[in-house]
Amino acid sequence: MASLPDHKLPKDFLWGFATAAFQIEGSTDVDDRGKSIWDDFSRLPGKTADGRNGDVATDSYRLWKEDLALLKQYGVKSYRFSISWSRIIPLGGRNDPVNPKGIEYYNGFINGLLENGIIPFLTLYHWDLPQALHDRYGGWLNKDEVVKDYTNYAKVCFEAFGDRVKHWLTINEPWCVAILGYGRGVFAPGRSSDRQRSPEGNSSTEPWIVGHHIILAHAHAVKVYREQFKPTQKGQIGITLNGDWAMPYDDTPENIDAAQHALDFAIGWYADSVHLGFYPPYMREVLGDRMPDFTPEEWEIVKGSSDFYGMNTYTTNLCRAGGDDEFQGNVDYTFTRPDETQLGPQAQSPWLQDYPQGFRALLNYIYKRYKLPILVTENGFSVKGESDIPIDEAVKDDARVHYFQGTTEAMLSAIHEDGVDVQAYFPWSLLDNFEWADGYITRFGVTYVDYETQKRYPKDSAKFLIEWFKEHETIP
Ligand code: NCW
Repeated sequence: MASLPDHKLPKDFLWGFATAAFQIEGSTDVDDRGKSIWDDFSRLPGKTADGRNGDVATDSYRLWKEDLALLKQYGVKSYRFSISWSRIIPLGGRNDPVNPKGIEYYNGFINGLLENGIIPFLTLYHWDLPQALHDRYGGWLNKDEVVKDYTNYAKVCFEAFGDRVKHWLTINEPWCVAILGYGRGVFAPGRSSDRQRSPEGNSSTEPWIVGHHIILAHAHAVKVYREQFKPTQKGQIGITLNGDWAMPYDDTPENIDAAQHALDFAIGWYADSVHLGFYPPYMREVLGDRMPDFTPEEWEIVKGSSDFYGMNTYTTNLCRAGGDDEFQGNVDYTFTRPDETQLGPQAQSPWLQDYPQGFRALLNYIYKRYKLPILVTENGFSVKGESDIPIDEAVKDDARVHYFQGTTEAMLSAIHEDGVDVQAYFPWSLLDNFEWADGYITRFGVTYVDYETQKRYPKDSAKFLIEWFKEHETIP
């Protein structure tokens, strides 16, 4: 993609790297932390690709000062990280005690960021539900309980940290929680209709119920923030959604429709509801009564419950009608074009190829449809085979540099040539880390982590991004 030397980033543009608590912290039994659903799940045989779990991860709970030094060295403006619910409330519930050690830990970290001039960007929920809530009442499946407990947890965090934290994300990627956790059963809590995978679960109903409850929990937390905290704390709050661009496989009308249907299931499910106040009609067409609905009073709370569009995006899918994968709206995904060429370079993650034009198209689609400022809260690339080569080769991560060259220029084009209001960009991730069901094999970091020594090594992609943001910064 051609570079645009004259184009700068808008004033006050935020950038920094992103992580999530369970993927980096380790120290799962330290300072009275309660268990999360990922603790035991990741310890079960066969649940992660390399049989390893999150007990140590990048050891960031202990090494947080090192991570902070890295962020400072990288010159970021902001850092996106998540809080572990079960460190704050070990048993999770509204009547369970708050853990002062959890509060103290994140206070120290937040203060450390601020002392170094780094703006905290805080995610409340990045997939690590307290295990006690799952055991007590079925976790995300139990609407009345989980909405109240999540809202209470959010409130505890606003009270504890909101004097200093002005950027809040309620939930990270609810699609993944619902579909991967309760549909395909590959993420905690691993429920699925596939009895080889899960002793219980119903993939035809549970994902849609869980998604519905997550939206409501998010919306209630936002309502509390806006009514009780925002007037004095003056922060912004919203949800962040995963979603990749969907391109018709060819220009037949059925495949043009298929691409829109894919977007309805992957993005519209959460984005139409939260930002526009309805569920995509195509979802109801496919799912019928299995798709829950909100009462008019609930829709009042849900509609408009995000101050911005939080976007996590990685790739583009070519979409063909006629599939039978209900989680994808009965649309087939492929990266192979009709002429047999690939969309772009393949990542380690099977679902990811490097195609920056799709990123620009998605930014345009989202801005036109939802008319909100866009914060790109995740974007990144897992280099194929990066765990199989020596460190000195892995840090020369040309494929990741290529990916970020493409996406940063695509973003700049979307801002300047297409008029899209993008206000933040957080590459995923600061560090290689525990990549959920992929264990530690798949690496997304701009910093290489040697898991034997926990030593961190900046990769070329970190250097590229640091330079790029320096070059494109608007002088205040
Ligand atoms: S797995 C995933 N990710 C990665 C993860 O590290 C991060 O925590 C997430 O926010 C990188 O960004 C997100 N996303 C799932 C993408 C869809 C995968 C579809 C798999 C089908 C079985």
